[in-house]
Amino acid sequence: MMMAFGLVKVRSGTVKRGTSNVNCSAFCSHKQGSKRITQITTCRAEEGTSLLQRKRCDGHGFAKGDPEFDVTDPSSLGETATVEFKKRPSGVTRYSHGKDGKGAIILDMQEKSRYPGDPKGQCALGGVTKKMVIKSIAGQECIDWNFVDIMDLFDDYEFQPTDTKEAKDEWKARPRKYEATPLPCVVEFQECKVTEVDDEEVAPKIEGKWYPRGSPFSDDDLTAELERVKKESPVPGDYKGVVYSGPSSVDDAWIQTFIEQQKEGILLPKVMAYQLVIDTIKVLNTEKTLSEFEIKPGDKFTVCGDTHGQYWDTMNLFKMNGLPSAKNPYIFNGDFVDRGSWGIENIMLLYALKVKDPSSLHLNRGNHELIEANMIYGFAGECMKKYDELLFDLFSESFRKLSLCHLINKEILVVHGGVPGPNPRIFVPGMSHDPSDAIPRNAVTIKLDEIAAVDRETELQAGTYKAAVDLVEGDVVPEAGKVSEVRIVIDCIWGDPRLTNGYGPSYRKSRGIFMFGPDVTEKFCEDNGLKFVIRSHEVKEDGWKQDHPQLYTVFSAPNYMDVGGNRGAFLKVTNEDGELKITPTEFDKSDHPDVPPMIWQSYFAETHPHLTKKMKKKTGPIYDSNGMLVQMSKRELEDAQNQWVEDDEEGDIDGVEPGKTITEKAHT
Ligand SMILES: [Mn+2]
Repeated sequence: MMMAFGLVKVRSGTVKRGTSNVNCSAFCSHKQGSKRITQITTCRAEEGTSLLQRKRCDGHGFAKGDPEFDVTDPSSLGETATVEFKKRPSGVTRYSHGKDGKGAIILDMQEKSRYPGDPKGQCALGGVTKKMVIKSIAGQECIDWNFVDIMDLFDDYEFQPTDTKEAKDEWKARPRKYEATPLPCVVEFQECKVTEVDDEEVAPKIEGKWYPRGSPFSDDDLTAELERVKKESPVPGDYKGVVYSGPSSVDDAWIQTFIEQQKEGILLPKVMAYQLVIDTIKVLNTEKTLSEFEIKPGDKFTVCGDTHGQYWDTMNLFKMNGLPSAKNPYIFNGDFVDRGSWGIENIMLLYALKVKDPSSLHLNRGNHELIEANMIYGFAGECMKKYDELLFDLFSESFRKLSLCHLINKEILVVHGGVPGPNPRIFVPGMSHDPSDAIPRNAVTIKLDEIAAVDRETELQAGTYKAAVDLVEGDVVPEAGKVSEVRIVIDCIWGDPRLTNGYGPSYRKSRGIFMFGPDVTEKFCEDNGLKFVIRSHEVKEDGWKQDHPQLYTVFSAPNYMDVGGNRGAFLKVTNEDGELKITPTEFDKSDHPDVPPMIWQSYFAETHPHLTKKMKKKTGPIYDSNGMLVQMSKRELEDAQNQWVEDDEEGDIDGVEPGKTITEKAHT
C-alpha cells in the first residue's frame, strides 16, 4: 500500500512557485557548415527566424512572459510618433516580436533625456512610448516584417562593455538581409494593442501528442499492457536470441548469450522487453526506500557508479569483476541511462540480472532515473526509437520504485548524490561556493529512519527544485528536524560534496541543489552511526575519489561521453573480521562501435518538439548565473555553444502544474 505523496501533500499550493511554461515553443534545425545544429527555443517565431533572440548580442528579442500582439491586424494599431534619429542608439533597451515572429515592439526604453543632446533620449523626446511598434524606417514600411529584418535595418543596439572582441566580430559577421540604414533617418512608430501573457499559466496538452504518464500503473494496468503487446507485437519469426518468459527463464547461460546478442545489435523483442520491465517493477515493488543488507566476515561486495548507457564499459566491468552472484553481490549506484547511446542495452542487462537474483544485484536511483532527465539527455528518445513510448512510461515506473539508498552492515550508506540536509537552507543564487551562501536554519541531522520513511515514488521537475528551497508561506522557521520528503529526495540524488565546510549552492540547476562540506559528512556519519558514505554522480579522473575522510565517490563510465579522458572504477568492500574495508579498482575505456554519445537526444527533439523546450544548444554569448557575460576565447565559446544545456529557467513538463511532482498517487 502506498501513501499519498510528497510535494503535493507537503506544499499544497501555498508555496511561491518558480517559473512555468510559455504558451508554445518553436523548434528549428538548420545547417551550419557540415554540422547540424538543432535549437529549441521558446519564442513564437516562425521556423528559421529570430530564434533565442534574447541572447542576441543586442539583447533584443522574445523572452518568456512577453506580451502577444499582431501587427497584421489593423484594428490593433493606433496613434503614430515620428522621430528623426541623428545617432545610435535610440534609447530603446529591448524590442520583442509578435505573432509568427513578425513586428518589433518596444518593451523597455529610456523614458527621458538625461542631458541635452543625450542620444538615448531621442525616442522619449519624439513622443515614443513603450508598447509602440516600428512602422517604417527611412520611408520603408516594415511593420509586418520579420523581427530580425527590422532589427537589422534599424540597427538599434549597442555593445556591452563585457562583450568580447570575438563576440562582437561574430555579431558583425552574422548573415543579414539588410544593412544598417544610414543616419540621419526618420523612423515611424505606432501604438499597438497587446495581450499580456499569464506567466504562471500551464501549457495545455496538445491532443494526439505523447506526454509522460502522470499516474502510476496498477497491477491490472501492467497485466493489460502485457496482454496488449502480446497481441500487437508477437515475437518476430526470424528472432534468434534468448527467450525471456519470466524471471525463472534467466540463468547464467541466458545472461552470457544476452550480453553477446546485444553486442550484435539484437535486442529483446518488444513483448519480452515489456515483460522484463514489468517483472522488474514487481521485484522493485518489494524493496524499500532505504534497503539494507549484510556482508558476512570474509565476504565482499562491489559498488559501481554511473554507467550512463556505456554498455561496452559495463560488459568490461563484469568481465573484470565477474557477474553478480550470491558470492559476488553488486550495487549499481544510479545513472544507468542517458548520455551514452546504449542505455537500453545497459539497463536491460541490469534488469535481467536483477530479476534473476534480486539479492545479488542492488540498484539505487540516480538523477537520470527521472523523466525530467530522460527527456533531455536521450533515454526517452532511445527507448522510443528502439521500442515505443509506452515502454518508456514503464521504465519511468520502474525508476520510481528504485531505492534511494542502501545501508550495508549499518555502517556504509550508498547513495547516488549526497547526504540530505536541513530545510530550509538559505540560498543566495549566483554567489560563490562560500559557506555563508547557504546557512542551515536548523542544524539537525537527517536520520536514516527519516530517509527510510520517504515515499520514493515521485518525479521531480524544474519547478520542484526551486519550490523545495522556497519557504512555505507563514512557516518561516519550520519545526526543527522536519524536512520535506522532496528535499530528502533531491539531496539524495542530486547533492555533491565540496572541500569547504558548510553548505553551498550547487553548480547544477539554478537553485534548489546543494553542495555539502566535510563537516556535514562527518556529522551525518556520527549522528547515524555510519563509517562511510559512498556516492557517485560526478566524473572523477581516476574513476573514484575520497572527497571527504568518510566520503567516497565512485564513477564507472570511463572516458565519459567519449571525451572525459577519465578512468572508470568500482569499489570493493570487504568484511575483514568484522571490519569493512574499501578498495578501489580502476579501469580504462573499452572500444565501442562508432556511435557518438547523445544521439538519442536529437531523435527525441525531432519526434517530440512539444516536450523539448527544456533542452537547447547554447547560442550567442554565454552568461553566468548572475546574467553576466562570461569572458572566453573563441575556442572556449565554440565548445560552450556546442553543448546541450538544460534550460531549467524554462520550467516544467508541459501540462503539469509548475513545481508539482507529476506522479499523482491514485493507489490505495
Ligand atoms: Mn548523476
